[in-house]
Order: sequence, then C-alpha cells, then structure tokens
Amino acid sequence: MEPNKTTTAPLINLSQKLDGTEDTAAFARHVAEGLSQTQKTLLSRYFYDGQGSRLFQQIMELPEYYLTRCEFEVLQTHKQAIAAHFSDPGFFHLVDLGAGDALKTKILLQELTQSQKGFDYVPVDISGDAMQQLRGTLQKEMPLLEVQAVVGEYFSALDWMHQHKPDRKVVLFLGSNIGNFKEAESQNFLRSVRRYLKAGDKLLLGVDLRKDPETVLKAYSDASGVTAAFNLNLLTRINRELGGNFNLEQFRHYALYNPQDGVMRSFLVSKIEQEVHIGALQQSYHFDAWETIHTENSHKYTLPQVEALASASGFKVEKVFQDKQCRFADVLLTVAS
Ligand code: AVI
Repeated sequence: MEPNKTTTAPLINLSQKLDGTEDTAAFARHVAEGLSQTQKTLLSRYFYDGQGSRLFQQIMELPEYYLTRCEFEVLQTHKQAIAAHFSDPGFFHLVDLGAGDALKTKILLQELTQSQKGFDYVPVDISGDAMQQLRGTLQKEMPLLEVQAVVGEYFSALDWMHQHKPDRKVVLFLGSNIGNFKEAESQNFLRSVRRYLKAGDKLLLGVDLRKDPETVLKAYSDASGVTAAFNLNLLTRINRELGGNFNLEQFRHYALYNPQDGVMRSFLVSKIEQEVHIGALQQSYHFDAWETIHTENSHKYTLPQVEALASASGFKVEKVFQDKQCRFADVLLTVAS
C-alpha cells in the first residue's frame, strides 16, 4: 500500500432517520409506559442526547469513575496478546459496536497496525456526527488504516456486514455497556450477536467486576455531582422533546449498590408531592413525596457469571484480560462449536 494513501470508505448510513436522531414517537411511548407503572421507570438508553453524551464524557474523566481508566489499563497492558488472539488465524474485520470517539479502541488499532496484522476497522454508532468525526481523525492519525464507518443500530450493522463483508469478524463491545442491560436482555443481546458470527469469529466483551461496594457506590455518586446532572438530564430531555414541565429542583439523583446481586441501581427521587404534565402525552403524572423513578442498572460481574453468560449465549471464554487490581475485565469470547 502506498504511504499516506487514504483507504477510508464513504460512510454507510443504515439509520432510519437521515440525521440519525432518535425516534421521538418511540421516546414518547417508552416514557408513557415507564411513568404509568406502579414503580416508575425511564429507560437508560435515553440518557444520550447531545448534553447527556457530553456529561458521560465528563463522567469518564471523574476520579471516582474507575471503569474507563481500568479498561484503558487492561488494553494498554495486554494489547500485544489481544492483537495476537484477534489475528489468529489471519485477516478479520474489527467491528466496534458503539464506537463513539474510539479512544480505547485506538490502543488496539495502533498495536494491530504496528504489528502489521491483516484487518480493516468497522466502527458502528447510532450517531452520524460521531462517525463522521472518527473517520476524519483516523484519516489523519492512521492514514493506512482501512475504515468503513457505519451509522445505525448494532443489528442493522451486523446484518449489513453479513451481506457485504462476509470474512472473519472480531466484534468489540467495550466499556461495560453489557452491564446496562437487564439480565435476560444481556443474554438475548449476546445470542443475537452470536447469530451473525461463525466458527473462528470472536467477541471482546468489557465487563465491570465485583469489588469493594464503597468503590462502586462512589463511581455513581461522585462528589462533584456530574452523575446527578447526567441522570437529571433525562428530565430536561423530556421537557424539551415531549413538552414536559419537570422542575429539576424538585428531584434528586440517588444511587444504590446491592453487593449481593452486584447491581448498581440509579434513581430520580421526587423531593415533594407533585404533579408533572407532559404535553406530547396529554397526561399528568402524580408523584408522592420521595417516590422514585428507576433510571439505570449497571451490573458488576464475577468471572464465573461472565462464563455462564457466555456459554448460555453460544460463546466460550478464550482468555480473560484484567487490570492489576482486578477491577475490570475485557473477556475474549469465541463462538462455541
Ligand atoms: C455506559 N455505561 C456503561 C455507564 C455505566 O457505568 O453503567 C453509564 C453510567 N451511568 C452512570 N455513570 C455511568
């Protein structure tokens, strides 16, 4: 390949909406369903509007939020071994689900290119802006890397890959994103990924491990209040997109970790008895004083749990990579025969 020759292909846009924005009708339906339940809930997937994504970037830099630093350490420490596992046996497509700015993945991309492994990079993200930006930065930083960025949902992207890039795949699902699924959902998710893979394909799964409950709790109740702002931003989003009149002063963030089941649960708590009206739903919702809205689960795993989850989803564990303090693991799974 000629030096400095860019191999970045045009963006593939599989998103239903041309601008990649979330479907407001689905948002309205989910909010209506969640707030009508006896124990009110909102789905954590709606955290990530523009402001929510910026707040999440800030969370990742918090001293209390150990997850990102630990995963960096895992990838930095084990990059050579990980690259060797990926490229065994030969060429592969590296499919990065939820790539975002690919800050962590770049550690692997650099290692794979330096050690001249045969692969191309397929970042997948629902945000068209994020994929445009990533294409641009990779073009500058790693001009020899072959990049095919895809904008869309994970499974539309895997479906597209199945039709257009049938060679061996290594899928990345980093950052403990699996931990935000409900238990049954995480298995369904991995099973669905498995359906798009064949013998020899692999999945590198980022999981947050069980640890001192205090450490976990602090990561979701940071002293500077960024996680609280991230959680409360869901109400701002409902106000803006669905014509709600939530008064943010009258709600607070509350995080609760249960070390028995390893689940970090996040809530918004109404400080007073109040009515909230949501224009787009033509509905008012009553809150008792100290009534909660459940907004997120973040699962913390034991390694045997990860092994059980993998085998229930049609994978087996090939190798576990951990940081020094064993707080976080990137687990390499292969398709079980
Ligand atoms: C995206 N996800 C893995 C984060 C987590 O740790 O569960 C989201 C988050 N919620 C609060 N802080 C970070």
